[in-house]
Amino acid sequence: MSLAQELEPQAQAGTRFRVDEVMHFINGAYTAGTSGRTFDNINPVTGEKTGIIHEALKPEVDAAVTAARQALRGPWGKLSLAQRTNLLHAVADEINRRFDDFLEAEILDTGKPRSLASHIDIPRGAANFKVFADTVKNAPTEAFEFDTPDGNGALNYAVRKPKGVIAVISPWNLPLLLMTWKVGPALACGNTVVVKPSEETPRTTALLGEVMNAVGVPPGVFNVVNGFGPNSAGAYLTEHPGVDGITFTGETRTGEIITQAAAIGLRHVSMECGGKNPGIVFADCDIEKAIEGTMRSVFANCGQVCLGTERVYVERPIFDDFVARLKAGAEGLKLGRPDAPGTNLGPAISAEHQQKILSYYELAKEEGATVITGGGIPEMPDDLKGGAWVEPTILTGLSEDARVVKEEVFGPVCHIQPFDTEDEAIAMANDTRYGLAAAIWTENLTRAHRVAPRLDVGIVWINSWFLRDLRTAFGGAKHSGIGREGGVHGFEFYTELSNICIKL
Ligand code: NAD
Ligand code: 6OD
Repeated sequence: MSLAQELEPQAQAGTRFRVDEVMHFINGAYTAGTSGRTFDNINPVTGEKTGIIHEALKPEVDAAVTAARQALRGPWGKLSLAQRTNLLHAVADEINRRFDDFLEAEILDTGKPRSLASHIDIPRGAANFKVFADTVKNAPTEAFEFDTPDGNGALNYAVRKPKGVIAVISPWNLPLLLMTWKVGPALACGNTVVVKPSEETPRTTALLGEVMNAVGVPPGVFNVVNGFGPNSAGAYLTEHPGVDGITFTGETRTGEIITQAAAIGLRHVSMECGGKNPGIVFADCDIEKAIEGTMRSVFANCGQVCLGTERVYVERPIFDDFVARLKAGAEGLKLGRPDAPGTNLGPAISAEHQQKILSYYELAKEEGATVITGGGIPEMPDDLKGGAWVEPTILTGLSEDARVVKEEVFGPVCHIQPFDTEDEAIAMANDTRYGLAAAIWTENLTRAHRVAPRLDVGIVWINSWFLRDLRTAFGGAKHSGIGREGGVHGFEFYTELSNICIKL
């Protein structure tokens, strides 16, 4: 009996998404798999168990990769471009129709404020399918004519073909948004996918299986396996020889491990990894705008955004004013349940991540930081005391080589450093192993254009933050990643470019 057949009885048993028992989605059906292993799904708001998640091991991963390979050869591979991209528009429409189901699932997994999830996570989760379907439909390919000695010439033209079976490994901070950011272009380019969502936040990825079935995406095109990284679904998937390319979002260290796995078979990788992003605030900024933007870039999503600002450099004449205003902003944040009126700061994703953030708060004190505000666990009502809460925190006074200034915390915290000259600010901003994003705050556009290209990062925002046009290149320099996704840039990874040369 084949592995796919072995999994069949379970697949029959659970063909609907269940919020309390998250299953794999393989070949168009939900399945508990055969591993017999489950782990708990914990609500970071309260620390309470909200369900179980089935863990995939080799057999489940094999079945998912096999289904994805068969779907490539089957109906999916035979669809016209218009049929394929119409289906992806239907996927987006169906996510929007089931907006509330996605919202509830995302909030239950992450604990993030409803206002945030309903404005960013779910709408972008849907938009990622439409934008990339349209990009693929409208993208030209290159052609070259050249002369030949017989005078007849030759013509070269390029065709883009799907790369094959793509493994998508996604993190927990923006679960639906970051998973569809990869599944959208992968499917638009004609690939099939096996997704391994974060073990912390599997629900919206699982729910997407129902959407795929509802709109008629053929079985095997979109598959999901749940579990952890090492010795679990993540490692088995990225090491699987049936996978043609791996697109990953997560920590740099994990990206290194996956890149090593991808070296066997010379498989292509796309890596979107960590950051320690600078914000540079010049004295000629609009201070209200700079504070509003920096508040978002430091504290949004409890600081768990890869593009977030963890190092703020402020020109000395406005340093004290800036610190005082940011402190007032941080102390005005409202921590609470996702649905409580006015909540704009949720918990960290897990007790483990809460401890990591708190350990950096302690390290900052040991390294000699002045704690302007925060630095510990907030006082929460009794029903929330078991949650993964951390105080929004502002630090000053550290040297540029302190670990807290060098290492990614991925929490609601920043260090603010004064500077005197533009060159000094640029040098400090670039003095990091990361190179993901930066924000510049100035009303002097000449300065903005002069400084922006000198920053060694993939994305610079001027007088804004996380303002996203999905046609633009997205990715990081240095230890923040390999490659660019977004718009046509993702074609580099999601397609195989083939040149055809015709002697005329
Ligand atoms: P993580 O690296 O711990 O996990 C990411 C995913 O990789 C998870 O699904 C995890 O199970 C899986 N994984 C872990 N070890 C693996 C292994 N050995 N083999 C295969 N899969 C494995 O990251 P995280 O904690 O989920 O996310 C936070 C990190 O992600 C931060 O560093 C943040 O900066 C980064 N991030 C980057 C971007 C970006 O676009 N550059 C976006 C969001 C988050
Ligand atoms: O907006 C996006 O497309 C994107 N990839 C955002 C990443 C956010 C990181 O946490």
